[in-house]
Amino acid sequence: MLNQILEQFGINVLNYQIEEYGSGLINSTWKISGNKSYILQRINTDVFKQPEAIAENLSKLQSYLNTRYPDYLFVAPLLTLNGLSLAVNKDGIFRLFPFIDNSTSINSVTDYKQAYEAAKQFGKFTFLLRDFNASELRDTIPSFHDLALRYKEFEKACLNASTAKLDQAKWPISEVNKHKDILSTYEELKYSGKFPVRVIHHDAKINNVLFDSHWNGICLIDLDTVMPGYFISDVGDMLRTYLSPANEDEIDLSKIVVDEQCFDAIYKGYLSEMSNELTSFEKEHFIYAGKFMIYMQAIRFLSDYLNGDVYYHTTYAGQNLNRANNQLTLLNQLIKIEEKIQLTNHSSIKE
Ligand code: ADP
Ligand code: GN1
Ligand code: MG
Repeated sequence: MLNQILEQFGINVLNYQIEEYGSGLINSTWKISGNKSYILQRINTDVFKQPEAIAENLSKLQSYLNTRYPDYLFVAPLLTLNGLSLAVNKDGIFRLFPFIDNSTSINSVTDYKQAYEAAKQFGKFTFLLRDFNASELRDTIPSFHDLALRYKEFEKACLNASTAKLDQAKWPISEVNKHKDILSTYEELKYSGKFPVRVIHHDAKINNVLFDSHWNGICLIDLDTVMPGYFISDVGDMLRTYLSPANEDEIDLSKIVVDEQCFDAIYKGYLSEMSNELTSFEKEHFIYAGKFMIYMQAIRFLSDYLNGDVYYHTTYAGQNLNRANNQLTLLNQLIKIEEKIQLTNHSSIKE
């Protein structure tokens, strides 16, 4: 199935080894190893309904960054022999990236340097694009991080779910209701217009950064969701996926703990690039960003469980429910030490 696609890029599969790769929940990824190595991806078109919007965004960003910052490593898709960045056949829509040699990615943080460096990479990306007109980018997934919409979808999922599922999900549903203040704050923020619209990655998970062998950040990957947005999306996803040594798939909830020193590393890493660019209002919402993204991710996993696992890739029944429980535990842990973080570390942060 992949032969035909690789041929479009002038690659003869006989000279390469192909293996499934990565741990993403949406697209399918393969590593193509040979003289040169590549990453091949099939775009999940149920999620990205207009793949050409991704291609268009990446091409605009590539030409902007290559002109202004030629040393910046922007991992853009390679072109087919016909000069296209998307290769299509009956099996789907694919694109190919150069494999960044001597790079590694991780699924959870084991060293504060990883958190600092990853946060720096995301900060640098938004910083370098500060003068790029974000409205030139298309929304590759409309209303992607609109918490109000996600909450409505969750309410709908509750209405349509079986009694058995609602019963299994009693605790997470009550937790989502308990933390509705996070939604009200979001609605106020959205209508206040106080957050500048920036170029935001929108999937700042730890495994979307490539590192070298000394845990220096090399570059960002997984750029499908780069679109206009608020800084809380990226900072929030960093807090969500770096703060706890246990990741979103951990089922032993006692392992979910929030590490304050890790918070410090994320804050310093992001601000090492964005300090002069973020407004003081944004800085004041640094911890809120974490609550916002963890809450939204819990709602998204829980809705998917109630809807019958139609969105996220799962490997066992009930995984999305476990992920929702995990995220709500993380949220409670963050809230528990929120005040302490504000007092001891970062006087500019308040809520
Ligand atoms: P997904 O949408 O499935 O998360 P990613 O683009 O994040 O897909 O790729 C999945 C994994 O493949 C990454 O976590 C990383 O380990 C690896 N990867 C992706 N792109 C590259 C690249 N250009 N060079 C090296 N490794 C890569
Ligand atoms: C998905 O594709 P992947 O695995 O990097 C999802 C993110 C979620 C994440 C949770 C397009 O990211 O929004 O935060 O799973 N991407 C999309 O792990 O929905
Ligand atoms: Mg990824």
